[in-house]
Amino acid sequence: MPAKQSNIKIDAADFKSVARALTMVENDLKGSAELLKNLHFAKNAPVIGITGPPGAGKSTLVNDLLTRLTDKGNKVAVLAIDPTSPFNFGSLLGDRIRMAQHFNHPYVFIRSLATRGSLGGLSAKTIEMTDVLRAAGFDYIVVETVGVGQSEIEIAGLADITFVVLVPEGGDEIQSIKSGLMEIADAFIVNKADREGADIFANNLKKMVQQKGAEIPVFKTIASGNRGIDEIAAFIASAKISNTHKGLLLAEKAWKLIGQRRMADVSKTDLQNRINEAIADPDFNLYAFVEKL
Ligand SMILES: Nc1nc2c(ncn2[C@@H]2O[C@H](COP(=O)(O)OP(=O)(O)O)[C@@H](O)[C@H]2O)c(=O)[nH]1
Ligand SMILES: [Mg+2]
Repeated sequence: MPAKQSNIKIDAADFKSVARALTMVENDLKGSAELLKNLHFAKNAPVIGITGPPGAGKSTLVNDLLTRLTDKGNKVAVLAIDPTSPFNFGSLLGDRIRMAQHFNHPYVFIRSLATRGSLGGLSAKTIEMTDVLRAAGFDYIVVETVGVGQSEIEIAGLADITFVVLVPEGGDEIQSIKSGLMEIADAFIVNKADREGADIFANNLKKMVQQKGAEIPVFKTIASGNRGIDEIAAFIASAKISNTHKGLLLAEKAWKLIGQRRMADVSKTDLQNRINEAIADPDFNLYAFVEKL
């Protein structure tokens, strides 16, 4: 449904309008603040977060999922974020190939970006761009992020449903799963289930989840073979998005956006120039320097 967004039209039925709005927001072009302030969310489209290590099969999974969702007549937007390669378009190209099946699908809008700014983290831009997609009237928004550092924790602040994708690496590796993942995952996906040791890995993961008293399902998939995807689609369809959860997510979003604003006039180049000058003083002290700013 075309929503009235100030005087800028953003409509899932018109991908050009969506692309234009995203570019505006991504680059802080004139009018983007106004655009964001006037976003109107006609429907409450769930944001599905898919996170996990590079090469786990996230893009392949997204491709499979797109088939399931669009088969039911849903319009889906995908935001594929790869902060591991800010200067390398290789992985973005990879996403494109992996999701190629859907590139010309009239119901699928795909945007790849390498986040700038915080290393491995989701930038406030990601939040804003996701909101543009929500306002455009898509039925589902899928956000793929590489799980490095903080980003997999932060995806939970952005997504209504978070999938953590893991690959079998041998039974004992399970212990190395960061405990933080347990808090953010609404479901685990053990992909590459065609690999040896996948069953042991998935069972160990299930045991670990049970020991912590958590109720997080563990799905097994072979994304490259389109296997196990129906269960994921069913989980999405039945997921309940609670309102208390929402408050927490919105607070998390607000915190990021405020952070971005406060930092807006801080330039790293400028900082470096000033520091280059200041360190000529043998008594240079970084803490005193920062305090003076
Ligand atoms: N053996 C196997 N390979 C897979 C599976 N799913 C994805 N792959 C392959 O793993 C590689 C990385 O996949 P990709 O979707 O780009 O991973 P991403 O970095 O997590 O997005 C590709 O070569 C895929 O074809 C799977 O279930 N089994
Ligand atoms: Mg990918």
